[in-house]
Amino acid sequence: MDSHSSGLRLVERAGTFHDRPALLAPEGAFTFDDLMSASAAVATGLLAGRDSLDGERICYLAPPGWAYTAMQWGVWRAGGFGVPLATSHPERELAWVLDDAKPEAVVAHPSLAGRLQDLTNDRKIPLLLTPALLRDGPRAELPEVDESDPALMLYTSGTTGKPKGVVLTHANLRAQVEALSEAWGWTQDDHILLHLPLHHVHGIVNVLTSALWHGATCEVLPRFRAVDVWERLARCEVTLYMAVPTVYRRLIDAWDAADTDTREAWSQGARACRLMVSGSAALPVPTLERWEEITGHRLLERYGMTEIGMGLSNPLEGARRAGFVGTPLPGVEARLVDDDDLEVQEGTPGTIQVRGPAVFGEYWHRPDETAEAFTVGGWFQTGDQAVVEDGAWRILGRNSVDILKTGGEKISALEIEDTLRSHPAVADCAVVGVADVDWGDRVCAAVVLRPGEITSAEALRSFSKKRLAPYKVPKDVLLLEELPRNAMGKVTKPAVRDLFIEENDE
Ligand code: MLC
Ligand code: AMP
Repeated sequence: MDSHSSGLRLVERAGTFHDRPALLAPEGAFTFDDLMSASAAVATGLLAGRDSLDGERICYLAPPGWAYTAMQWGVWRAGGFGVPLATSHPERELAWVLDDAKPEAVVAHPSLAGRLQDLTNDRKIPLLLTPALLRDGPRAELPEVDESDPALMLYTSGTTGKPKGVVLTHANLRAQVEALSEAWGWTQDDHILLHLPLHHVHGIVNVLTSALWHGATCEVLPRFRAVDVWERLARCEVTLYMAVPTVYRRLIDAWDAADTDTREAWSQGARACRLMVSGSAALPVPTLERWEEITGHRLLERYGMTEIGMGLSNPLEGARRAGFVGTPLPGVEARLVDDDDLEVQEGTPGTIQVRGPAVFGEYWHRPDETAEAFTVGGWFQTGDQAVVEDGAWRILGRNSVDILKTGGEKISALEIEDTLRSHPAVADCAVVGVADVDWGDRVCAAVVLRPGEITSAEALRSFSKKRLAPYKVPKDVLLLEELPRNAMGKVTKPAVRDLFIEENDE
């Protein structure tokens, strides 16, 4: 029998859910007892005779599902600090995380281990495989874990080129889950569908961890395919669904393309849900309206960020205003300030600042950036602008033109520019986000070649693809003689954006 006393409420709670279904995963169906037992095996393997991992980082790479979850819990139960790696990332992005997080070990699912072999060899980091760690055997005594210990490092893009690690403690995760528990009325009887990537707060906290915290069931799809989601919904078992606006757009397109009987079955399945949530990027009002026509569900839009978890949410009961993200969640303090850091009145736009137990404490090994991110009184400066109108918050956009959101993925234009500039034929470039119905921001690059050099837009895209996560690769590349600049010689990004709009209008 495993000891359930771990200091972590999540684990203690799981110990009371026994044979309730926890995960319906591509690998099979698993109960909470299975999860307790498998994560104890993983923790035992990682400890290798020690009392605790004492906050050592463990990176893990697994497809969404059972092995991933057992790994995450095993790291936590061994006193480790989990660093999920992204299944979509090419070697260079994985290398960046390994070099920044400096894990004591990397754990990989056999199907993905090949990607890490050279990287871990070169860095002399042990590479462990999930089947070996999950194997049953004698269990070690597991450590008491303090809630103030780091639990999860999630990499996020900022205004400075490369992604940085957001350190979330167990207490942060608990506060994030408890806020959603109260606001969205989670119960043991919930059944949620998961196809979001598991290196972000949306998939990890709002969906997977929230479900397991409540003793609810999380049904994991190996990847997002609109038809698969509709078919699962049509079984009328799913009670909760959460996704990004791009996904709702895709689901609408698939519904539009289906025949009448299929549409009816799909819509009926969706109506069986008790709540459908959208977030991670602005939900276009036409998407909200069309979804309501198709399913009868008025999507609950909420606003969040890797550094804070969820901050603002429309209500579970009561009116959900189109184009608004509601009000601060329980436990979240939020305010709007002007450029002098002074709070603005309702009706006046300002920058969102957030404070509370869910907010992260630091960027990993970046004291300067951490200090810059917070202002007097411990407020975290999100960099997003909003306005409060009739008591509800409306997001207006970001302070920086260099932070883009594409399909719910946050990316830095500067990181993409740095990559393009490393191509020998590229003299200069400017990356912008162009408004797009499917992606939110469509990543577009204007490129000036060195004199006498020849290359194509497609060649530059494949160059980027080898080096960057697929969602960072510019969708459109325009080769120019020169970049638009202002009188000071600075590239004017709005003018660059206009070039792509003209291009699309032609
Ligand atoms: C994939 N592609 C993307 C992309 N995802 N391009 C831009 N933006 C994206 N987000 C690329 C693919 O690599 C491919 O490139 C081409 O686009 C078409 O791929 P696809 O097969 O159609 O894409 P798909 O794999 O279906 O992915 C689309 C998606 C996915 C929307 C399902 O991006 C997704 O799950 N997004 C959610 C991200 C998320 O969870 N964000 C939360 C962050 S946390 P090519 O060149 O091969 O054609 C956060 C806090 C909060 O924001 O508030 O929640
Ligand atoms: P990430 O860093 O990936 O956590 O992305 C967080 C960012 O996504 C926020 O700073 C916002 O810019 C954006 N975002 C999240 N939810 C919403 C929303 N509902 N509307 C508009 N933007 C959002």
